[in-house]
Amino acid sequence: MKRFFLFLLFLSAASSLRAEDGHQLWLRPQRAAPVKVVATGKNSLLLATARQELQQGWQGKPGASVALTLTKDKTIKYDGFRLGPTSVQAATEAGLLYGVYELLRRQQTGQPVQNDLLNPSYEHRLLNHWDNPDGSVERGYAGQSIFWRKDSALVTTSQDKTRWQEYARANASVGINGAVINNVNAAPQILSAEYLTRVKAIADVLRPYGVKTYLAVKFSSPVLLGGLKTADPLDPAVVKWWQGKTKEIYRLVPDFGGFLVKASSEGQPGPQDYGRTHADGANMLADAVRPHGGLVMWRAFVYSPNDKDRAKQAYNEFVPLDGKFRDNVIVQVKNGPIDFQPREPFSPLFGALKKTSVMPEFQITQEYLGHSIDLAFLAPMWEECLGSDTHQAGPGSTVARCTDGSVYPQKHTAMAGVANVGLDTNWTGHDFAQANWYAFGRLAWNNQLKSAQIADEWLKLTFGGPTAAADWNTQFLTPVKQLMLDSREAIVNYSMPLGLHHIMSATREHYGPGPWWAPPKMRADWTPRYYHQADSAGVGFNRTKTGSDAVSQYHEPLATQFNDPTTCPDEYLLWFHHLPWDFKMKSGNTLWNELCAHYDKGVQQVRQFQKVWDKAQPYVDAERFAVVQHKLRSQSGNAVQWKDACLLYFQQFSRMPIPADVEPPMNNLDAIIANDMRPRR
Ligand code: BDP
Repeated sequence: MKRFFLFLLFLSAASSLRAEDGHQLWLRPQRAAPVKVVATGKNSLLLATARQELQQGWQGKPGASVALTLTKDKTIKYDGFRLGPTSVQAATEAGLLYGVYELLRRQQTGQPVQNDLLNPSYEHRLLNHWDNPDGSVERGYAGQSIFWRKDSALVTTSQDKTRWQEYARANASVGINGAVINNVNAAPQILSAEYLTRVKAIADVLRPYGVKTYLAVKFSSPVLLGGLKTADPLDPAVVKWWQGKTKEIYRLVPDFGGFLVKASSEGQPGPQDYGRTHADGANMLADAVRPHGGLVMWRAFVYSPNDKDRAKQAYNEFVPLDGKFRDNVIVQVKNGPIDFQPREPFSPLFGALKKTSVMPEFQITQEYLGHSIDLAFLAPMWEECLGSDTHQAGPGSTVARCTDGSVYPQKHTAMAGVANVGLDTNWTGHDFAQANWYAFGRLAWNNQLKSAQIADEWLKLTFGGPTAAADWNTQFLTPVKQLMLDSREAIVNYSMPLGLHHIMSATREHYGPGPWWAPPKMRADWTPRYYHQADSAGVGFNRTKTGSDAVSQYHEPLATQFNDPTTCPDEYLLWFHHLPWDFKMKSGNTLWNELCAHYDKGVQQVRQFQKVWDKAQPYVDAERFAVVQHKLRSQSGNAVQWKDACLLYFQQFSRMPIPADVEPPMNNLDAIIANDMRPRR
């Protein structure tokens, strides 16, 4: 009997770490205490969701009564709320729902609740899904699309609906209130009557969680879908076509959010095809959605093959248009001036447009940061961008404040993240990539949050819980949190340190090194050599006043600081300067030795991550432990590839020895290049 009891005890201890496949994200079910919910107002969809969440997840005093109250309190902004231990007050029902999620999060992570006022930094907090109607996901590393499927677009199954509901819930739990459900490289058929039926089905499932549906549209849709001769935004027939199409959408989805547009960019059609400006194009669409309360998010991601410096173009095209956009247009700007690289300085468009609403776009999917193989916690990268001081209106004009309405009045404020979600059981391919979805939502809600707090919350919710071991905090939380916080810098170190950028492999879909890549007829600005400019004289892109003069797009004192290699921060050195290999760094090292040290450090950091994770084994369920361990092993190999490839490649120009304290290359450059050039499946 005693033995049997011990056996039961053993079983229950083991089950506290039962295998988890990651599908529950940070919303793992908790045993809830009974709770009474008293809500004002009618029992709307959102309130029903809020009530259900409380009843499923209440960790407070058993039998407590929680009051959800709508109020006209003027200190509450957008969907913000005031939180007490057993009360949520908000101006909107969505605000009540967000308050409920915050209350439950505080309970689970052991954070106190006083009388807190929590207002979102941005009115619109959106995911952009680069999902195609055939079910593929551009730059997706977590399986096929959750929204679209080859051949059966029009059949919505109960399985689809369950997925969408889980997805909407995850979004709402971190404050995300909008989703653009198709690729910015938009297929015109998304606006066909058949596809709009599916859009309506999706919107109906997202609505009870306060998530609005948006569509990315192709600018030439009036021609490709409507059979018109032109898509000229000033042509009356085109204007009429978009108005009709917009009405059709709103009939199906009355709370439709609006359009996202990638135009006159990377081969996509746009107003410039007709001699019109971005403002002409955006305004025509803005007028179409305005009567219905819709928005247009117009992307500033533009560059042409003829420009001498791609980094300058978005600024050059958009600054002259400042003040020319309708007030329901938001210009969507990628965090850096090039393209979601592991590290870029902030885009100079932040702080340059003063009479136009501007929103930051981040990439949650890890296109340039190791796909869903390498572990990269991206909150530090976004925090770095949001905290960058543009100096537009004096010190303290951070990117965060230049986009949330604090520096310039903006009619609308928003933040977008390119989603990393797919049909994989754990949603994001890598268990730790879930943290980036989570972090994006949290930062869009509060652009002052610190990465450490976000990592802390996420780890507690995703791996902790009431059954966690007594020493879980010291043995798991502390070291794994540090691993997360160091992970992005490790990737910068082993791939593109000191301001290097865009030197990844093109044949392997931007995974791994490729500084040599330059096929004969390829446009120069799509090849790494354009960016690193390595030659016997040195390395780096001269963007100083004697070069492309991109530095002058920044306000003082930044322009002067970036222009001088002795004052330019090391992180951006080769972004702004072409410097000799023996250039003396602030550390006293030569540039070459410093470069070697960074690549080596990145490799060592990943090895350290492996050790941290191995030690975490007793504190993680076996399934997630093994998957992450396996991925770290692959990442370790990738880091060595990056280091070996870049050092051996650049050494051809520097002709300097790899310092003795740097791990010598184990790969051969010719072999790496031959392997990289081999066409992939
Ligand atoms: C680039 C991606 C490409 C996207 C583009 C964009 O490689 O797939 O279409 O960004 O943002 O980084 O439009």
